[in-house]
Amino acid sequence: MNPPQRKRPKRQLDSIIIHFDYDCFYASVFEAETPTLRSLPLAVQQKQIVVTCNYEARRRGLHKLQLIKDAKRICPEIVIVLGEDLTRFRNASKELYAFLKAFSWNSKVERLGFDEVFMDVSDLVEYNLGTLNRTNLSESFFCLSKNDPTNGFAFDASQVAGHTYPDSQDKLCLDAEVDALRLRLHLGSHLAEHMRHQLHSQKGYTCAVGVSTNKLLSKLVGSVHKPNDQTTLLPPYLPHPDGDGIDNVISFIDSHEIGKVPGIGFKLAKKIRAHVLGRPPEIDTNLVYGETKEHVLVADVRKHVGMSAETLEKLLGGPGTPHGIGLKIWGLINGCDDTEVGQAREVPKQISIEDSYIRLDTLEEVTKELRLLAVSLLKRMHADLTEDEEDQVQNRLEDDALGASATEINKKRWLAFPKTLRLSTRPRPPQNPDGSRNRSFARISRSAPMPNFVFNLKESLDALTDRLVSESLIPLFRKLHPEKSGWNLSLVNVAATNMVDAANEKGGVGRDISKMFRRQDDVLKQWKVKGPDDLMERAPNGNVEASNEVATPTETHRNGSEDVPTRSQDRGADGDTWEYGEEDSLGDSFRCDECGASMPLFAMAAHDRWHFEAR
Ligand code: DCP
Ligand code: MG
Ligand code: MG
Repeated sequence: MNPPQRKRPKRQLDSIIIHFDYDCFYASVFEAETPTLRSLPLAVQQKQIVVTCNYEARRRGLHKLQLIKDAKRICPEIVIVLGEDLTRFRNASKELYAFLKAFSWNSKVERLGFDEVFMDVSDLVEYNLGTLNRTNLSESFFCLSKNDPTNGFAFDASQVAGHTYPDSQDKLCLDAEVDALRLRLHLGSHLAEHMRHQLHSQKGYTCAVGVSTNKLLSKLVGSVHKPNDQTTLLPPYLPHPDGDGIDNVISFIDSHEIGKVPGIGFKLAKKIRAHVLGRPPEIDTNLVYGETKEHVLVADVRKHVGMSAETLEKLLGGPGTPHGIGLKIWGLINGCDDTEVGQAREVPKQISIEDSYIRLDTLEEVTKELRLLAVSLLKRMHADLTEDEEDQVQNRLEDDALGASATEINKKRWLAFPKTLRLSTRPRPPQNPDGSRNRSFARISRSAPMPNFVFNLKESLDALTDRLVSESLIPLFRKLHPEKSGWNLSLVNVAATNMVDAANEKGGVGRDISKMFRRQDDVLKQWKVKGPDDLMERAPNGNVEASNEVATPTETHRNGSEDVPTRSQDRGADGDTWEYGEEDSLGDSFRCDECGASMPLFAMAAHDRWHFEAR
């Protein structure tokens, strides 16, 4: 018998979760724009790296995160498109998300990065389970709308749709007691297949899909059959009481390298590997797309002598990791994950724009760059935080009554107001006496209330940008870098944070653009910049945060430290990291200090060498 602390955590089996991961996402976005690209080998370039390539290119030996020069050598006919500007990916991601979300009843649809979506379809599955004719499962109808019983599709509920783990296609034995979980997974798999086909026929995108009972398992099982396919993790999900304790969940998760488990990022995996091996694992620095040479499997960790939630807590806990990390990770390596699929948000939590620089050390250049970043920030605020007015008849009538002409009414309205403007930089550490330079990922930041003029939709983008730079960003920059010179920045980030939903504003003014404009100054008065000096104070962590009587600094500022690389913004969507206790590291996406290309940490050594050779 296992000692009590090794007891396996309890699995929640009530939910059906579908995970979508679009195939070669960036490349697919270009293909959707220009369909003739589909038949050609296509690579998307950021700096000197192939960030992704289509499957035609992969068939010819290319892979993600390869150096452009290698890609050209291996496949001289490769078509290369530039993917530095993320706008098209962001827009496509939002469009596809909206498409998938339309299938949901409970709005539990969550985006992870640009190219992944989780959906909790438990309610749809439960509803359709209720209408099944158990004596004739093969002629079932999946209803997609509670209000319209004809809206749906015919399917065979006795079979799973697509692949399974383990790889078996056994028919449901209808004579035996039907396993309720299995039937729910069948329904989930058919819904997933239907959505996949719709996504393809209506939007032109394909994806790899996983179906299981939690986020962790659905994400992992979805990558078993890639691309353009789906996999369902079959029961049993619980060990047989008289058996050896191995169920499909354990046998599935056991075979994964520990660092491949979503939620176990680079730092945690490193500590766990060293603990299990009793020494640091050998790293193969020659592999650009490799990881550790020695694999430590989940099974090795799970079965390691003395392994338990408590052991993991001792090993991984401490400053910078959330309390209970041991229990969390112990759960993950046992296939348990009770995190909910987030409710769909109309607006992002924050908008942040950044760029990295090889050398940025004069105020003149900084001003130029701040201007570029400010333009992008304002454009993004308009794209993500405003919506077109559709149903504004009532407002128009009100406006007419108030003497405003309908033609003057702006066609957009704000969905949310970011209360805080944040400027962050990453100063480059000074050179060592031998001319080398330490790699630094430390960011410093300052915040101030967002000036209310940015919400004026009638003002030109140019004018708004000028004011934002001269009245807010330059003063913030001076606070951040009081010295006239001597600094050299490798990164600048501007962000709109502390989002307040316009619908939640007093009296719901945000929903009504015409009233909002009239009341804008009233509503936003409280956040007016009084002068930077009034608003700054030193936060306990040594960085400078906004502090004023109204804007509560609820947001945790992500400041890097020497050993915690700040993650690249390239992955795009907000909150796209999933690692416990390493919020700043995506585990697989870091930026090169020299050129700004993003790549997994293990690829950096090879990438550095490339810089060295290119010098
Ligand atoms: N991406 C990036 N930098 C990275 C990793 C990814 O810019 N270090 C971008 C390019 C990808 C997108 O994010 O298209 C999604 O990343 P995935 O790892 O899911 O890769 P793909 O969707 O491209 O390919 P796959 O078909 O393997 O899912
Ligand atoms: Mg992905
Ligand atoms: Mg993908």
